[in-house]
Formats: sequence, structure tokens, C-alpha cells
Amino acid sequence: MRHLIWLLFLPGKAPSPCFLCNCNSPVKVPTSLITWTGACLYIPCSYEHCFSFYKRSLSNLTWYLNPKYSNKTKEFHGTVVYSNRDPISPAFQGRVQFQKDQDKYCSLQLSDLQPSENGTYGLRLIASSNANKWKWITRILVNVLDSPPAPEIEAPSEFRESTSAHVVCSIAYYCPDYKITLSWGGLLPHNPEIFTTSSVENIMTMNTLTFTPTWEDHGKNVTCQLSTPTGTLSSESSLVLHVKYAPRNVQLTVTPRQTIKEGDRVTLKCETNGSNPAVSVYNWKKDGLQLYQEQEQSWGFYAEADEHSGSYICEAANEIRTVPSPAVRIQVQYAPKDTRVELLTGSQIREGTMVIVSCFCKAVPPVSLYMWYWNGQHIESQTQKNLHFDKILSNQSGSYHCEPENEVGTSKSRAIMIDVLYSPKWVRITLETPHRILEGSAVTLNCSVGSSNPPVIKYRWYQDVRQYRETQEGILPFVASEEQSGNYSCAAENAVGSIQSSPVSVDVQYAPKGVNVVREPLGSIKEGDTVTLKCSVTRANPHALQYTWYKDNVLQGEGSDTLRLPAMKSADSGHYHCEAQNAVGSTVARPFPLDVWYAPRDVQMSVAPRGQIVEGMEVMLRCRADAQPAVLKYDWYRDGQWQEREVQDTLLIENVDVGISGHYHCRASNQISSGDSPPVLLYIRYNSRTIAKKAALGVGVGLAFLFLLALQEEASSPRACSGAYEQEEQEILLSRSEPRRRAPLKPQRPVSSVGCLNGASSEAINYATLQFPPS
Ligand SMILES: *[C@@H]1O[C@H](CO)[C@@H](O)[C@H](O)[C@H]1NC(C)=O
Ligand SMILES: *[C@@H]1O[C@H](CO)[C@@H](O)[C@H](O)[C@H]1NC(C)=O
Ligand SMILES: *[C@@H]1O[C@H](CO)[C@@H](O)[C@H](O)[C@H]1NC(C)=O
Ligand SMILES: *[C@@H]1O[C@H](CO)[C@@H](O)[C@H](O)[C@H]1NC(C)=O
Ligand SMILES: *[C@@H]1O[C@H](CO)[C@@H](O)[C@H](O)[C@H]1NC(C)=O
Ligand SMILES: *[C@@H]1O[C@H](CO)[C@@H](O)[C@H](O)[C@H]1NC(C)=O
Ligand SMILES: *[C@@H]1O[C@H](CO)[C@@H](O)[C@H](O)[C@H]1NC(C)=O
Ligand SMILES: CC(=O)N[C@H]1CO[C@H](CO)[C@@H](O)[C@@H]1O
Repeated sequence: MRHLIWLLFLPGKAPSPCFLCNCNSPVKVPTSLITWTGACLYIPCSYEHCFSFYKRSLSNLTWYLNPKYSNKTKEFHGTVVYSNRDPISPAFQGRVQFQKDQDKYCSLQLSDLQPSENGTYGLRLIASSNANKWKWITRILVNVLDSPPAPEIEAPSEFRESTSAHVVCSIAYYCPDYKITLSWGGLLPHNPEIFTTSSVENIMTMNTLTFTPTWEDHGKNVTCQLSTPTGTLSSESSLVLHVKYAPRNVQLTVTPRQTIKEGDRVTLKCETNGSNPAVSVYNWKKDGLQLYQEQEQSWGFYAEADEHSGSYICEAANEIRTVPSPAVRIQVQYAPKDTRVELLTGSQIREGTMVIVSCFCKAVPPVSLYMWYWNGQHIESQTQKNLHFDKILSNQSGSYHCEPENEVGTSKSRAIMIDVLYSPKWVRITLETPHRILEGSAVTLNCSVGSSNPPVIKYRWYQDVRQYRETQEGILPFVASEEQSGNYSCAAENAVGSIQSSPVSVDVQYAPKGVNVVREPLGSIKEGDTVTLKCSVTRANPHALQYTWYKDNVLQGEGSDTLRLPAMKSADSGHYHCEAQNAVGSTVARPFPLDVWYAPRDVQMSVAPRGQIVEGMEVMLRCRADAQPAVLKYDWYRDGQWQEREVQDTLLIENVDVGISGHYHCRASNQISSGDSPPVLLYIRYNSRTIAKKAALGVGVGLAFLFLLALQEEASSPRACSGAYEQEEQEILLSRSEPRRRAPLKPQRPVSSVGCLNGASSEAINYATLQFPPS
């Protein structure tokens, strides 16, 4: 082994290279090449590093076409294309170029290739040093084609819109003396991003296309063309571009229209102007909100007003991108609906106030015209949303409804009732008994109201300005009386107000009132005086009066309200009255007594009781006289002697005594004078006890005498003296007034005689007899 290493570094002649390296492939060449007729062939060739040792001793270098090994000669034979020792084949004469730099390279170039020159090209290298020989043969397959082949296009597996891509066009050919050109064709000129790079390496001619595909490039036929040095287009390859791009020009279309009527069938279609790959899903959005996501390109519905109006967008999505369409506004039109009428002003509507009624509805398109109806009747002048009453009138009450209209149609609202409240109207008062109203008759006033809303709740009645009565009904019945004459008006009142009528006159007619006889002059009337009586009437309606005069119901005169009585006589005394008469009736005055004054006359005195008067009894004297004026006072006399004065016409003597027996008369006096009654004997007898006592006392003689006297008187009393009065009358008189009780009169002297005295009058003499009681 040590020996061997030494050999390696043995100085002197070259040692055997076999020890130094293994150089099976001395050159580097392509294994095959293509070219075509007329083109040139360039066989690049360079020495391998391992060959450098042998290179120095390289003796024979020959390029053969189709070299063949000969057993006989142990050598290769063939068409010599190039040789450093031998001449080249005449067929290649002038067409061969060998590499200039022969140290490193062994390249060969043949021009104007002929089809026969197809085959195997071999490079034979022989190196010899001393006795050593090293031989190599390197073969290259060369395919001489008839014409240039199509270049190869190498493209990425997919193209995407907006993503830069490289496409390489190449051909395994290069020859310095016959340079071909690869150029790209079929690209759209608008694409600014296209650029190409040509390069040559390892017998390759190539052109790289760099571009950013757009949707427009999709489907385009891109060609790579091979041109000979003369510019002749010789071959080409093409590539149909498949560009993936997002959905293009996404548009939402609405069928039949964007503006549709409620209930119409609407179809929305999301259209694109191409998408690669196809749209995988469609997204529907309304007013920014997701609605549906579906594969279908179309979406249909029956339009509903509230639901379907809005702004729609569809989105088309593929694997590249999701692309929205521009928004499309869909308007679902419908005739006005939910139409209603509302009162904008207060619900209590008074006449003269402002009232606004408004018509509300939903409508698309907006309402163009509002029609208003009053009690079903079209109000021509009103076309606005609001029905405006500046000052509503009572006759504008009623039901109102509106009917708004748009292009699609109309709709009717329900009616609203407008009830205009107002004070009573046309308040009139009428007299239901229009003819003459007599006192005591029934009168009815009628307060009529033309109309009132709300109804009248009460009526006030006025008589000559002052309030008189309040009623629920418009009728005021009453019985006519004088005080009820006057101008009447009524006021009808409801919740809104009160309205007063103009007055009606009630003229209650009545017979004269306060009819009285008035005398002139006043004072006492003496005989001969003149007296005027006037019939005074306080009031009467009507005033036209007729007078009639009566005295003691006997007609005295007619026509004048005065009755003149000249030269009064006593006989004129009496009760006068007048009767005043108007159209209604007559009224009689109270009889007016007219007295002609005269002194008392026919003065009469009476005694009660009648018959025997016994001592101890009660005796009443009564004086009666005819006098004008009436008797003022009565004076009583016994036996001509004044006893008493009384205002009353009676004198009561209690417990009479025999001693007061005598002739009594009375004198009646008035303002004029006085008159005396005829005397009346008052004879008082003893009673039985006194007689007994007297008898016991021995005075029986006197008594006996009296007794006899009495008997005589009984027998001889004159007829003229018989009582002028009836017993009954006397009793009545006695009972009328309780006479004043008097102490017994003082006895003056015993009555000794009995008789009739003649009085001033012509009447009979009165007697009173005293009798002894039966013993
Ligand atoms: C050449 O000789 C080799 C052996 O030396 C043999 O195998 C081959 O067949 C021979 N070729 C021809 C053409 O005689
Ligand atoms: C040219 O040579 C190749 C291989 O070198 C061969 O495949 C081809 O058939 C030949 N062409 C012709 C026309 O002889
Ligand atoms: C592309 O162009 C070439 C040449 O212009 C043509 O032969 C080929 O049929 C075309 N291919 C398509 C898909 O159009
Ligand atoms: C695509 O766009 C072109 C031009 O803008 C137009 O003519 C064509 O109809 C569109 N195609 C579709 C499917 O929208
Ligand atoms: C309502 O009354 C007013 C006067 O008060 C009158 O001018 C108008 O014509 C009346 N309208 C109707 C519809 O009766
Ligand atoms: C009151 O007057 C009105 C109108 O004049 C009339 O219609 C009505 O009948 C009258 N009422 C009575 C009770 O007379
Ligand atoms: C009633 O009215 C009439 C005229 O309208 C008037 O002359 C008269 O004085 C009135 N009467 C009263 C009592 O006011
Ligand atoms: C070793 C070898 O074959 N050498 C040859 C090189 O070329 C000349 C000329 O053709 C030949 O004579 C040699 O024999």
C-alpha cells in the first residue's frame, strides 16, 4: 500500500489517471436536443472537472453524426462533423462552428440543419500519454424536426381575479446563430399589468407572462408564438384562461316593477353579469337586515303593504367574494286604509267655536285628495286633510266621514258625529188665549223654542223685568188676576245658555174695582144742605165706565159718576150706592148712608119686666129715639127730676125700693138737640115679707091703702096706656146689651098716684104697675 501511494506522487511522466479519478463522463452535455430543418443545432459542451487531468493529453477530439463502433478497427466511424485531426464531412462543410475557448468548452454549432442530420451525435475524445490511451464517447440524441414544435405553456393551476399570475412559455431550443422569439398573443390590450420576460438557460428559450387577471381575461385564448430570426411565425401554443372572479355587476331586478300594488306578486331576481365559479348562495337583505339566504337566484312574494316596502339588497357570493347589489327601493302601493276621522278640537262643540276634524289614514303613495261627506252628502269645497270650521253653525251638526284617495284607490272612514250645542234659538212667548183676558180666566203663556241643543232644562218667566217664576215646561198657566197684567217674557235655558224672548203683553181685564161712593162736602148734613156724591173707581180695565146711581136700591140716575142732591131733606136720607160698569162687568159700591141730621124724635121709654114690680127686683128702663145722628146721651128723669145720664139707652136699677116709685121719662140728646119721652109710671110694691113686717109694725093702714089703690088702677087703666111694645121685643132688647148695673135710686117720695103723662110725642103713655103679691 505504501508503495502504491508513493507511485501516485512519483515525479516525472504523468502517472496513470486511473488511480487519480474516475472520469466516466468527461463532458457535460444535454442528453438530447431538438432542432428543425433549416434551424441550427447548438450542442453546449463543457469539460468536467475530472477531465482536466486528461485534457492536457487530449489528442483526438471528433464530433460524429451517428458514430458506429468497428470491432475490426476498434474505432468509431461515422460522419465527421468536427475533428481536430481529420477533415470534416463535406456535407457539413461550412456549417460547423466549434467552440473558441477550447480549454473549457467543447460546444458545437451546426447551422442549416437538414432532416438527414437527425440522429445521434457523438463526441469522441482520445487522450494519450506515453503508452497510455484513454478513450471516451459521449452521445447526444438530436431530433431534427420538420418544423419548429409548439412551445410549451406552463400555467398555474388556477387564475384568480386580482391575483398576480405567471405563465411561462418555453421551448427546449437555443442556438446562438438561429435565435427564435417567443411572444405572447391574444391578451387584452387594456390590461396594464401584463409584462413578459424572455430568458435562455440550458438550451431553453422562454417567455414569462406576468399579469393580474380580470374577469375579462376569463376564457380568453392566450397564445405563445414562436418566430424565426427572420420573423416568420412558425409555431404557437395557446391557453384558454380560466379566471375565477367574484360575481360581476350584481343587480337586483324587480318584476314586474319596483312600485307595485298590494297583493301583487313580486319577484326579486339577483342577476350578475357573470361569476366564476357560479354564485353559490344569494343573500337577501331588507333595510340592512338579513332576510334569506338561498341558492335560488329569485325570490317571490305577494306584496304586503307594511311588510314589503323598503330598501332591498341582494348579495351574490362565490368562493371569491360576496358582492352586494345596489339598493333597490320597493314601494308597495295601496289604497288608503285604516282611515278614520278624529276631532282635533274638544269634544264639546259649541256653536261659534272653531272645530277641526281631521282625516287620518295610511296610504302609499300619499293621499292626493280628501273627500268629505256630511250626512252622506259630498262637500264639494273640501279637499284637504282637515275639515276646518272657523265658527261652526248649529246646522252643521251631523255625521261626517272622509274618503281619502290616492292613485291606487279610495277608502271610506267611519262617520263621526258632530253635535253642535247651542243656546235655545227663536225663543218666543205667545199667549195661548189671545183674546180678551178676563180676570179669573185661565191664561196660558207658551214659551216656544225653535230649537235647542241640548234640550231646554228650564224656563224663567219674567213679568215686567223682574223674575216671576221658573218652570220645567214651556207652559205657564195661571188664573188671570189684575196683578198679572204686564209685559211677559220668558227665557229658555239649556246647558249652553239662556235666551230671553221679546215680551208679550198680558192685559187682564176686570170689572171696576174699589168702587166707592164719596160724598162732598164732608160733615153733617142738615136739612137744606146740598150734597154731591161721587162714584169713585180705583181701577178698572178697560177704563171706559158707565155709572148708575141707586138710593135704597131704587134707581136714581145713570151716566155720570156724580150724583148731586140739592136741598137735602130728611127724606133724602138713605143708602146710596153707585154701580160702575165697563166692558167686563159692573161693580156695585157699598151702600153709602146719607143721613140728614135731626134732633131725637119719637122718644119712648119702656120698663122691663112688664107687669108687677116688687121691691127687691131688678128693673131695666130703656129709652128709644129716632135721631140723626144717633143719640149721644140719655138723661133719666123721675118725676121731672134728673136722675142719671147714660151713654147707653138703658138704665138698670137693682133691688128696687118702694121709695123710688115715680114717673120716669128719658131725654135723648144728639148733636142737634134733644127729645123727651112721655113719662112712665114706675110703681114698686112691697113684697109679702115687708107687708107682714109692716103689718106687724102697724103700718097696715098705709099698705092697705096702697093695696086698694092698686086694685083701682088695675081696673081703671086706660086703653091708651096699653103697652106699645110687644113683650117679645122688650126681651130681645134686654138681651142685647148688658145694661150697667146701678145702685138703687134714692127714694124721694112715695108714689101716690098712677096715671098717664102726656109726653112730647103723640105715642101712648106707658104704665108700670106695682102690685101686691098675693098674700
Ligand atoms: C465484435 O467483437 C466482439 C467481441 O470482441 C463481439 O462480441 C462482437 O459480436 C463483434 N461484432 C461484430 C460485428 O463482429
Ligand atoms: C431522428 O432521430 C431520432 C432519435 O435520434 C429518431 O427518434 C427519429 O425517428 C429520427 N427521425 C427520422 C426522420 O429519422
Ligand atoms: C387559440 O388560438 C389558436 C391559434 O390562434 C387556435 O389554433 C386555437 O384553436 C385557439 N383555441 C381556442 C380555444 O380558441
Ligand atoms: C353583462 O354586461 C353587458 C355589458 O355591460 C351586457 O350587455 C350584458 O347583457 C350583461 N349580461 C348580463 C347577463 O347581465
Ligand atoms: C246654515 O245656516 C246658515 C245661517 O245660519 C245658512 O247661511 C246656511 O245656508 C245654513 N246651511 C245649511 C246647510 O242649511
Ligand atoms: C206652544 O207654541 C208652539 C209654537 O207656536 C206650538 O207648537 C205648541 O203647540 C204650543 N204649545 C201649547 C201647549 O200650546
Ligand atoms: C209693555 O210694553 C209696552 C210696549 O212694548 C209699553 O208701552 C208698556 O209700558 C209696557 N208695560 C210695562 C208694564 O212695562
Ligand atoms: C490513437 C489514435 O487513434 N490516433 C489517431 C489520431 O488520428 C490520426 C489521423 O487520423 C491517426 O493517424 C491516429 O492513429
